[in-house]
Amino acid sequence: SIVDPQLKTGYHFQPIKNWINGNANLPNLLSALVELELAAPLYYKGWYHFFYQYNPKGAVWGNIVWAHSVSRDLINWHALETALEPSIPSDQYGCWSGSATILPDGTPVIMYTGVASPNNYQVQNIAYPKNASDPLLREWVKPSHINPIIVPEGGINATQFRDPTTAWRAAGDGHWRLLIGSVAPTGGTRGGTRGVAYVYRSRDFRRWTRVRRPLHSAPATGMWECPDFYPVSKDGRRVGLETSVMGTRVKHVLKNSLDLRRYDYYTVGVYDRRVERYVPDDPAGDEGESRRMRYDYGNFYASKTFYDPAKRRRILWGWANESDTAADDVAKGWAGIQAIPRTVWLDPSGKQLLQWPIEEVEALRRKSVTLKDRVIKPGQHLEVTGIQTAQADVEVSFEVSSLKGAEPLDPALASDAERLCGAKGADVEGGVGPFGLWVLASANREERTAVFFRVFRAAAGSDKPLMVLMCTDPTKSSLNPDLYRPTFAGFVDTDISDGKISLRSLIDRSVVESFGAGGKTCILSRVYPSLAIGKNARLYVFNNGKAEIKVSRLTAWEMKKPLMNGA
Ligand code: DQQ
Repeated sequence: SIVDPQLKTGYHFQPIKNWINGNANLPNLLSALVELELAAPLYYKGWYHFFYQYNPKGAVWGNIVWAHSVSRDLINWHALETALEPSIPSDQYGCWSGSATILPDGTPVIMYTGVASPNNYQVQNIAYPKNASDPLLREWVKPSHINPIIVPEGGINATQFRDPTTAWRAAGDGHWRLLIGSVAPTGGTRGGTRGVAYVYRSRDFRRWTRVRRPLHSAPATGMWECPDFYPVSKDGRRVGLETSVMGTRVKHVLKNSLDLRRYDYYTVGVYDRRVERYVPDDPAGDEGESRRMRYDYGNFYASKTFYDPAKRRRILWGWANESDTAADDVAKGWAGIQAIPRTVWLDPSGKQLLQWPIEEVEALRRKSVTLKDRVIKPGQHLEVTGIQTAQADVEVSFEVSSLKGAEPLDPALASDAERLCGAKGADVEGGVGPFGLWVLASANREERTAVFFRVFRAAAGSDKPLMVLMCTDPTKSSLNPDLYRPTFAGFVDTDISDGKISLRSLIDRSVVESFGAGGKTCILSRVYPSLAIGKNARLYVFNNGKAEIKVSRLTAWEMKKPLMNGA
């Protein structure tokens, strides 16, 4: 297939590709990089630091080091030298994920997983800044007399033991705690499937002891990669909390990345530091696939949060890999981007999180168009013209004229948003909806990615009379046949009885990142149009339902490209 350079994202974080200096004849592209995924974000002396898992030798996973970029605003990025690469016996086969913690004296430390043997023996190592007065934290040291800091002992599965979290400290006893993701050992050859997060405690950040019982575990979830554990304020305000805050005014969030399913799921619950246990408020949230809440119902994995003291917020940052072929990745010379950083806080209901793109992204907004009070009749669509929309930010408020025609929800599909949306895609006429946006659409719309809502009447006896489904349907996103194009979907826990619902989509050439109902449900999708590229990409509002829809307001902005690691 033809890989068009205009599919490279403009304002989503991405490293610059490598290229060979001084010899223009060499095939640069093949020397370029990147399996990208989050290792650790951090704020220090006025700079945001982003460390990420990176392959300096190619656009596939392997040779993993910690690359390092810094920013003043989480939008414009400068690439620095590699922060960590294999150099000691306990990381000679890879410097895998980890986290940074700011110690009470203000110094950051990194705890990361080192792969210490060719058969994947995993340990945790520590690294310190060589010069803590350097706000850019360019150089890191790994004292060999203290590393590894934590080794798998006591029957832990040594090949599934990784990704230490940011540590927190309880005021009462002064002990540090952190989590390490794993899977419960079963003794069998097939390995366990109960995902676990072990707690380790330390007084001095050097000697760590495991608490016998894990903080939490859940059946049939497999290895818990990149666990994350943090407090959120119960009062429903957007303000974030430093990782060590606890007490009656907070809830805790536990997030795990499921290697088996490749999504990030979380529960909201209560942390009891005396027994080092976490109990989710809704135990069902750990159970079946369909009961698990996800940060994002699309392509979003290995995310981490960090507390940003500059703006008193908690920021969630996730990784989105490619959904083209590995051969295309090699030809493009890059693979993997980061989602837009999101502010994350607890919904006033206390049941779920809300997410919204950090406000800094709005500084990239340029030329805009606004539509007001435009009615879209059943089966109709409306083009949004006057700006380029390959790289855009769109906010829209919809109003449904009547909810009476909402179709009944098939009970067999009621618990499976993804299958429901697969069966009732963007072109399947419904009662109320599907209505939403066609983004990255070609002139005659033979290519288009649909982001939409559909309203269902719930079965008698359910707690809510209406159910709202949000989907991203990429099945028509490209004429290129060699693409993975799953339909993504999640229910939106919103009260639509007044007919109102909002949608925001961040469109960026080969990514569509959408936020339903003010950030209740989020879906990131990677698409690779063959026609709807650059100036040829169009934007529409569509309504394939029987009920009339009003666009109360729609604003679309062209987005400027920020500084992106020198690209
Ligand atoms: N990838 C890292 C691991 C982590 C996984 C290695 C997440 O540390 O568990 O590159 O995708």
